[in-house]
Formats: sequence, structure tokens, C-alpha cells
Amino acid sequence: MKKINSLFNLIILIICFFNAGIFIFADAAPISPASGSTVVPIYDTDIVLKHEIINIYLKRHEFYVEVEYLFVNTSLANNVTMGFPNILVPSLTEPIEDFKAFDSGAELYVYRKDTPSKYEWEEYYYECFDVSFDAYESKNIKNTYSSEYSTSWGYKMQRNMYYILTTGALWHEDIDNILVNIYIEGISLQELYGREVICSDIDITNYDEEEIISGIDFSPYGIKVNDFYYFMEFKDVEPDFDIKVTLPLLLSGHAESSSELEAGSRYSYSADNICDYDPATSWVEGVRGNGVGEYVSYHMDYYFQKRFYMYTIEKFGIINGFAENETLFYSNNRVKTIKLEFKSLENGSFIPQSVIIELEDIMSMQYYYFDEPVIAKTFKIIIEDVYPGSEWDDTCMAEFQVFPVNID
Ligand SMILES: [Ca+2]
Ligand SMILES: [Ca+2]
Repeated sequence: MKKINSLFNLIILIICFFNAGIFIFADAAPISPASGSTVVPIYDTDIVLKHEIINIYLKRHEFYVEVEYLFVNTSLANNVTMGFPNILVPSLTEPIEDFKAFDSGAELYVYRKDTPSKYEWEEYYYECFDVSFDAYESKNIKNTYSSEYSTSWGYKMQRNMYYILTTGALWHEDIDNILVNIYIEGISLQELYGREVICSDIDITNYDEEEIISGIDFSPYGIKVNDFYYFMEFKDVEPDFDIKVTLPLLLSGHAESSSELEAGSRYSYSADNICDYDPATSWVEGVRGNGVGEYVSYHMDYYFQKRFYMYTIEKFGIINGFAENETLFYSNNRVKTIKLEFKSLENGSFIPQSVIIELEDIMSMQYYYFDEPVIAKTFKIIIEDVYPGSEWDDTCMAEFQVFPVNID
């Protein structure tokens, strides 16, 4: 009995075959708390999956997936129902949205079927569509969907997308080839700094045995074409080969400040410029003089309001000054010393803490590790001292980013 699992970054999908349109939920037990992570043995031996292309578009707040399958009917004419698991586990995963199916480019009717849940708190259903195969026919089937990121596995605080292809008795030969293309869209390089994309081969029955097999270039299976396009190819995919790709959480936030310089025709100097992941935009204090004592506060907002999750932060990064170019950098003040204030969760209460940090007078990002990782949601950055600008008495800071604890 062949079995294949291939797991991916951010969310999950499975394609399942059911014999002549009859659903068999032989094993609907969740194997991980995220959409599509169900194992459903299939008992149609005639349909073979030969080839699969998975295109994953990672965006800042959501991702989009396109999967193209080449199926071959090895027998007489056959109608099958394909089901794509969608599972809603409150506070753990996001559902698949806007699911569509295509047969050689023609959109198919998609309908939903419930399936029994193992736990009361789950809602399980399948996005279904019917496909008719002539005798010995090959078909190109395509699925598309989008989803918000899920922060599964709690403490690890990553955005995970899993792609699970669990065959059970679904097909009885190896899949010749699976190609995975990962495109990063609307996420800047700055935002990806310090956040590796991890590809690991896992044992789906025992996550402790997870073996990390590569870093950001997915080698040995993958190739980094450029900073925004990666691909992996798997050949003769066999039973028990599991892949998981994880993208550590990209945090989003908002900021406010004690003062800011009034926007000109070309630039804005607002507090939110410190958390737009763009080194060319800066917060600039707006008081007379060098702005010592002025502050900017950064609040993480991505899952906080929604999920009440707490991030464990191990380091932060600062891009100093007006970092669009060297001329602007040196003609304005840069921050020399900051006082970072935050409240860290310890034994159920938030304890005020502060650290004094000396910054270098450089344009690249400077990283600082906390002595111990902290659980905090707001960071106040107070200007204590500055490097004077050659032309203006305005103190600037381009970026402030926090980094949650990464996987082990
Ligand atoms: Ca910025
Ligand atoms: Ca000033």
C-alpha cells in the first residue's frame, strides 16, 4: 500500500479520491490541527496521480495557492468525486477560502460536504467537485484557494502552510514528479531578514523526529532563483516521504509617537514608517531641537487583537536614521542611544522593564538580543542621545522590528 505525505508551509490541502462518487471517511482523525490535514484512504485504484505542480504565493497577510494535477485513468470510463479538506479549528487554523476547481481550464461546480468531526470544537468539511474520466483519459485538474496564515503549534509561533498529499490507497504507484514553486509577493527583503524559510522532512506520526533538511534555499531539494522565487522538485515520490516548509511569523504592527515632523510634499515622517518594512521611510521627531526625550511606540497587532496570542520575542532590529540614502542619512540626526521600555509577561503579570542600547551610526539593520526572550506586545523607543546631522536638527529612525523565537 503506497502512501505519500507531502507537507507544506502555511496551510494544507489534500486531494482525495472517492470511489465512483461515494465518500468513504475511513479515517477522518485529524493528524494536525490545520485545514486539509486529514487522512482519508481512497479505494479507487484506477486513477493515478502522475504529476503535480504547486504554486504558492506568499503575501504579507494571506497566501494564495494554485495546484495543478495530472491524473490518469488507467481503466474504463469513470466518474469520481474529489474532495479537498477544509477544517476550521477555532484559534488554531484559518479555513481555505475562495476554493475553485478547474478541469482543463473549465471551472467546475464546487459544493461542500460535511464530514464527521472527531472533536466538538472542529468543523470539518470537504470542498467537492465531480470529474468524469473517459477510458484511459489523462486530465489536468487545477485547484486554487487563498487563506490567511495560521499560527499553529502555539509556542513556536510560526506561520505554517502545510501541503499534505496523503494517498493511503488513493493511488498505487509513485508520483513521478512534484514541483513546488514559491513566490514571495509584497514582502520586502527587509521583512525576510532573520527569518529563514525552513524545509524539513518529517515523520507525520512523530513530530519529535522532525529533521530539518535545509535553510532558505530549500537545498538539496530546492533552488533559490532569486530572493522572491524558490522552487523544489521531488521525483518518484514514495510512501512516507513528508515535507514541511515553514515560514516564521512575519509580524505586523502599528506605531504612534510623541511628535512627528509635518509631512512635506515628498516625504511623510509619521510613526508608522518604523514598521512598514521599508528602510527608505523614517519616523522623524517634530520638536524644536534634537528630540531627546521624544519617543515612538510600536504595537504588534497581527494576531493580538484577533487571537490574544502572546509572542515570545528574542531580538529586535533597528535601522537608524533617514536611511533612504547616505546624503539624507548624514544630513539628519541619527539615534545614538535609546531607552527601550516594555512590559514583559512573567507569572501572569506584566512587569515593566527597560534597557539602554547604544546604536551604531550605520545605515544597515542592527540586531539586539534580549538577555532572556520576553513576552511583550508594545515597545517604547525613547531617544536618549543623537549623532548630530550636518544640516538638520531632526532625529530619524527608519525601522524597528521584533523577532519571535524561531524554531529550534
Ligand atoms: Ca520604514
Ligand atoms: Ca527636531
